[in-house]
Amino acid sequence: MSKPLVAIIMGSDSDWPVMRNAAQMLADFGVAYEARVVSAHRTPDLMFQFAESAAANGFQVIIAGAGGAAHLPGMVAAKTTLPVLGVPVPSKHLQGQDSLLSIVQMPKGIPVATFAIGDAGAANAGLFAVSVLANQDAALAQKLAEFRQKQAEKVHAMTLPEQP
Ligand code: RP5
Repeated sequence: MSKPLVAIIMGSDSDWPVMRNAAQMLADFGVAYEARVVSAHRTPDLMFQFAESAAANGFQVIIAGAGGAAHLPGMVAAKTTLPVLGVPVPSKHLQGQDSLLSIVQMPKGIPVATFAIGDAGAANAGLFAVSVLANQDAALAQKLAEFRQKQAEKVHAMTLPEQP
């Protein structure tokens, strides 16, 4: 596999069942990624080191998932100008609403592109990363168009059971 263009980071290995949806999407499109655990509050030095070196390490997009007081995406975005896609991971007590608000409510100046809570958000973050990379990669853009086409065909083929 070629050098990873997308980094997928998450605050804990417990986030992986959600974040693997982003990884799966990238794998489906043949986009090389690297996934790892980086915690904002438990390994702050590692987080800074990762974010500061991400561009030099060849990453073009960072997908960051976290749950609860989910400061990982925002703090990483503060230390890199690479696009950061934030995925709110469902939390134990507030079902990810805390994660969502922590990620989406970035003050003006440091953006984090925020996705839906959970699996769909992670998958869409993967798709969004593909869109970003497809701007400079015609073959990838073609794959993305085909993906959309197949998705549309599935909907066209949908029928409803007998209606009253
Ligand atoms: C956050 O705390 C992680 O992103 C995770 O969603 C949450 C719980 O972490 P663990 O207690 O499962 O390690 O930092």
